[in-house]
Amino acid sequence: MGSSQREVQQRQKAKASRDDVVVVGVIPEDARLEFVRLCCAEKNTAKSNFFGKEKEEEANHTKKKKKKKTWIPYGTAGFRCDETAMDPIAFRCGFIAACVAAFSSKSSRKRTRASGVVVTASHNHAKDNGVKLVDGEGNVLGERYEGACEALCNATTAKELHDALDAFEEAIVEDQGNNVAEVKEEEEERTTTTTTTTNDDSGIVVAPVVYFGRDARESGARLVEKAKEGAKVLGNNRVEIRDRGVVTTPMLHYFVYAHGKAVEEFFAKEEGKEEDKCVRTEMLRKKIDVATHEAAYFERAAVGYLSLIEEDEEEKSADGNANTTLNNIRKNVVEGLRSNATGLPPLHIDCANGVGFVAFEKLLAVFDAIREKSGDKRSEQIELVLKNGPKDGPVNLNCGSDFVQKNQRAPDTATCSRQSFVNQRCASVDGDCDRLVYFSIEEEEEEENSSKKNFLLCDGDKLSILLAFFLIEQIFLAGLAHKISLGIAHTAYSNGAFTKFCEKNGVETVCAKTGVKNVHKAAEENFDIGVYFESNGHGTALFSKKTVEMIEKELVDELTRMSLEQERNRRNASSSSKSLQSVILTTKLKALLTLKATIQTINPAIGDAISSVLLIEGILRIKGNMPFAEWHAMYRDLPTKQTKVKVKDRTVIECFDSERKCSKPEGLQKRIDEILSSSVSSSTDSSKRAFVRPSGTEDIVRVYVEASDAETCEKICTKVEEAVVEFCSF
Ligand code: NG1
Ligand code: ZN
Repeated sequence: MGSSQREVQQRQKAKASRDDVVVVGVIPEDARLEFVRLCCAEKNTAKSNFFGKEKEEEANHTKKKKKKKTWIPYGTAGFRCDETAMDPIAFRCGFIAACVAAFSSKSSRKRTRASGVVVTASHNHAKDNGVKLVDGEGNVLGERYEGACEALCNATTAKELHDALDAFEEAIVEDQGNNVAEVKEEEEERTTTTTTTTNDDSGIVVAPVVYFGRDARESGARLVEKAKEGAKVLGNNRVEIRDRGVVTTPMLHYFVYAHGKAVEEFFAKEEGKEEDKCVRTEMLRKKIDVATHEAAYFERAAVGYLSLIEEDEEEKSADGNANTTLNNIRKNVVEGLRSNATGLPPLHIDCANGVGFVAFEKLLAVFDAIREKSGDKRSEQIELVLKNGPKDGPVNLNCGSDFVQKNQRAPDTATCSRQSFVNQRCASVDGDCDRLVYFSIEEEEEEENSSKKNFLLCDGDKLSILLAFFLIEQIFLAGLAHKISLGIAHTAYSNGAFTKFCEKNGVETVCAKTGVKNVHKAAEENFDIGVYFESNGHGTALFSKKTVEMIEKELVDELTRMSLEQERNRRNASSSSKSLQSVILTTKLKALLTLKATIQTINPAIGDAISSVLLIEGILRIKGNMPFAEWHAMYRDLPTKQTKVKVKDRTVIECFDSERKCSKPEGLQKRIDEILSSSVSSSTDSSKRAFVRPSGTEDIVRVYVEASDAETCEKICTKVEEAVVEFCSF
């Protein structure tokens, strides 16, 4: 008997003797053993690289069994570290994703079987890389997997690996809900037939798929190969691999989402139900291919944008017949919402020397194609000047949304100087194109002829405000305000002026822990339409299924009513009361169409800088070409300061109250409170706020301070930094 077989037996015995529910065999034993074998083999070769000298030395010196310095946590958005240490993690994540695709399906067998792996370190340094995992719905992989994933990626022995796999299986079973038996039955069918795919109830073959993608980092290609190797361990008969090459993170999320939608729709509509199962299988395959093609992603967003800025020709011609009262109504209600869509200056987009550049180029090609094919002039109504592509320098170096937002300054790279952004309308995305901020920098001549640069930022908070106010208006005009709840989810990093502004304007807000997965959840749980952006520009608007259905139904009803109304108006064109009714109907219809277009422009899976650009550009145009300064002036941000402090072990800090306070190390919060109320700052300044939290993506502690003036911010920040060093240095 081989040692691994012995291990399995021991493991199963140990499990069987436990009182709790035993989860055995979600992952087929052959794949499990092969996975563990390969992980151990890798440990003995390349692993010196993985755990590094530091860990070996530490292990020699301290025999204590505690987390080693190079333990790589499942951070705010998956794993992230120096790219040279990522190979084993990529391999293991590939296996994890394959198991999620193959086994985590929680409802019927007709459901999607897909998952995703994105190799990216987002806004972080070029020498870093990481893995973000995508679940079957196209969302960030659920929290229930995090502990097991972390243990799996850091396990060093066969036993640790098996234990972590057990925990992982338990998370899968939780996801499967009550369908364990069904999934097991399917697994049996799959392994007893020679087909490479899975049979569902109606005999249609649905292959579980893992989609792979990477940002433009050099190490990405190598790490995707590693992740694919990991997925292949599950076996070609259990999972199919689709490598989408260099894509943005939100694109990869979209592919997984679209895969699921295609499968769902295929069965819901009983497509090709007259055909035999081979033909239907081929039909389903084709449907998935089309839905998950890159072109589908770009076309959806581009067409959404064009519908958003659509001008109503009929409305223009109707104007001539309308009386003064009607004209006033139109002026106040309709024209305020829709205007001639031309007139905004081009938007200069800093693409962080990353994949966003490539993706925006593809989007522009789609607009060009639409224009060429249909002569649709609306596609001229977006003008993007792309800057800082992957060939222009290391990703995120002196550019990108994180640089712009945290340093409050324009990008400055070898190919695009700060000067090239002066007096332009500007935006910046991050290294994997899921964050977006807008900014402007004006050059003012000063008396002595030197130039002073004026930097203005519209960060995630201001994106939230613009989007939320726009949607509130549309819901109101659509007559749905009483049926749909809308609010904003944000994090502790949101500016105090933002929360005040929301409160003043009656917009409900909810604060969540840092990280898109947390804010997303808060938006989803609290509102029918949940707008959320982290201050760094990562976010979107989530429409609940019920809300989307309601909007669609109202639209159909409204169109029916409209055509009946038009018919009546034709019969009696002189009746002013009927014309008034007609205009109100038009307003409602327009609002419903606008909401529908908004839903189409948004990436339904995750916050996406490309769809956010289209949405914001659309809204600014609809708002009569709203100038950047006007948007920026909706409220005035309090001065803030954000810094990073390096400590020995950042995990000694534990937080609560959505990370606005810390409970550990003991005494630190008290010290922060004292600093805030001490003579460092004016005691009458009620806006003072400071908090610290361990970063989930970097080995540092983040310090955040805001106050009514920049000088106070600086002072408080220095004191809080000192406190962090003092309390975390033992
Ligand atoms: P950490 O490193 O945990 O602060 C950062 C961002 C998050 C989120 C993640 C994921 C800040 C202060 N934090 O997390 O908002 O975007 O990265 O990339 O910007
Ligand atoms: Zn990112």
